[in-house]
Amino acid sequence: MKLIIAIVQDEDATRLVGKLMDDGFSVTKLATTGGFLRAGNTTLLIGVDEARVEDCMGIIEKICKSRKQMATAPTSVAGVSGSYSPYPIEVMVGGATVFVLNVDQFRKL
Ligand code: 2BA
Repeated sequence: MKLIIAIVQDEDATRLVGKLMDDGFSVTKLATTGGFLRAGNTTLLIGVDEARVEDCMGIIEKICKSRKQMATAPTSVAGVSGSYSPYPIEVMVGGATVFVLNVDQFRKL
């Protein structure tokens, strides 16, 4: 079994979860925050049999779109991090950032 961790944009999350569920995947949806933009995104945990990993990836790829986003980037001023540049920058966010992990054990207790 594999665990797919997919970080996606909030705008794509509802449609993606719906499609995954329709296709028989089990999904857990977490509200998360990106470290760079410090804006909300959505992380999905999807436990799948190895044979279905590519099906799942195909659905994620089809639904999750890349978008340009304007953001005030965090800067480091005089060695102090956590402040923000006054100038907005354009970054390309998503489709999806996906990790695929091996699962040692899967139990429902
Ligand atoms: P954020 O960390 O908020 O990053 C949002 C977008 O900002 C990134 O989109 C990227 O285009 C840009 N970006 C990030 N760090 C940057 C930097 N140091 N300099 C310039 N631009 C930067 P994505 O790469 O599509 O990432 C979307 C979200 O996926 C990230 O939100 C983060 O929550 C997650 N993510 C991406 N790579 C990750 C990783 N290696 N480990 C854990 N989470 C990751």
